[in-house]
Amino acid sequence: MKKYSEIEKINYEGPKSKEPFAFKYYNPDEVIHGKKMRDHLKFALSYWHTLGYCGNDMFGGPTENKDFGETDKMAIYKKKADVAFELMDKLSIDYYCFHDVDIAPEGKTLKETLTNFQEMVKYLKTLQDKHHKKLLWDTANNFGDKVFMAGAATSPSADVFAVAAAKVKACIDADIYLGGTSYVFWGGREGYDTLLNTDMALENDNLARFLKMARDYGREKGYKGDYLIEPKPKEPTKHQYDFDAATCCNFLRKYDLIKDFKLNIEANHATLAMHDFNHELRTARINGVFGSIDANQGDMLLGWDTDQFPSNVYDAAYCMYEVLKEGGFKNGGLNFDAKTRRQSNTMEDILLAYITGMDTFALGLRIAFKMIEDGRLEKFVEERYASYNHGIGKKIIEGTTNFEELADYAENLSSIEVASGRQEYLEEIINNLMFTIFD
Ligand code: XLS
Ligand code: NI
Ligand code: NI
Repeated sequence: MKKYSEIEKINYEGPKSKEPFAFKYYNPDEVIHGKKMRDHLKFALSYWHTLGYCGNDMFGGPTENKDFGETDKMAIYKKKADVAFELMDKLSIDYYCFHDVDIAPEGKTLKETLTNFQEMVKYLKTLQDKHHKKLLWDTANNFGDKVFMAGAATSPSADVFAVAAAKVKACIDADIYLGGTSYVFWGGREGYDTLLNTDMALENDNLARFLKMARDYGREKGYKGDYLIEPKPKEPTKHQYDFDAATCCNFLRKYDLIKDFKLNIEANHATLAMHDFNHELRTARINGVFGSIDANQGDMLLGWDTDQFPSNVYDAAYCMYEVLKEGGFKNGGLNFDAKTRRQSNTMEDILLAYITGMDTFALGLRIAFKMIEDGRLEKFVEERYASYNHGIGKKIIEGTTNFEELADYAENLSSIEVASGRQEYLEEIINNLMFTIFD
């Protein structure tokens, strides 16, 4: 196998290629339905997993080093940035995402930390311009430092609330400066471990207060992108307030924020909440809050956020079906919130992991178009609900009936038929579409 340094660019070689460092299904500039694959998929590199994570787990330290030969703190972070853009070039990835702490070293004080951050933001801007890359979103890491042990916006300490605000403010400034199109709020430690010490009502109210101030600050400064909440049911806290898409919608409606916030749906968070990935995407869509996607995959036998690179083509196809039905990404994209396994500890593995994830979603895109073009699935669903197109069903939809009329109607029915749901037949259609796509 080639070494990382010997690999200039990952090229598309097609499904028959045996070259490990080539795309089999992702052909970035191929036009499908009037749009290049790269614009349909809007892949983003996640800075934290790719340039930060070194293989640590609960039982062991790093299995790789990402200082890239540097020793000075600032030099390490500049080198990380160089490598990030080099990777994006090699992989034809157009976007990236980061937390504040991913891109710059933390100082001894908040002020020093923010100064380092701002210096690195400027450095990223020069790299963006040089490499023609864009920021998809950034976010504040308001969960790692010990001051956030009881949450950030939901901390019992008002001082911590203020620290969290300072960090989000700096990240919104950076987002504007770098031309990002989304800003993400993942709850971090916004949740609780026991109600014995928790004022849940106050914590929820404070979270809403925090989001409102963030929204107002960004809009005043001219930020035009989306604000996104990323649902997750648990981890690090036992119960995260942004449990799932439906819980987030309830929160946003309660606090009158539904017009200002959308959702960033992560595959592994969906399954932690005992939902399918596409259930979460559909829930976001039908509530008008679909924003962006954290593309990864969990291990169904493990109960935590394993953040694996996606390789499940069914899930990717169902995901891209939702994206296409939504009319494609607008300010969002597909961020690989995914890391290589602890034993996959080389730079070559990073390339191979992204290739797998990108090819998986390229297949997903191609299959999703097939699902729509083929039309059998949509026709089936349409016909399944045909009773609402006429007669009493039409009246229900139009709101021109009531319980008296419905009761009268029901009592006079001579027979009631509910047609078969035909799940197995529909699953066979998916297999049929998937395994003949290159004929
Ligand atoms: C953690 C989250 C996190 C967010 C960004 O589980 O997925 O990585 O995407 O803070
Ligand atoms: Ni995520
Ligand atoms: Ni996650």
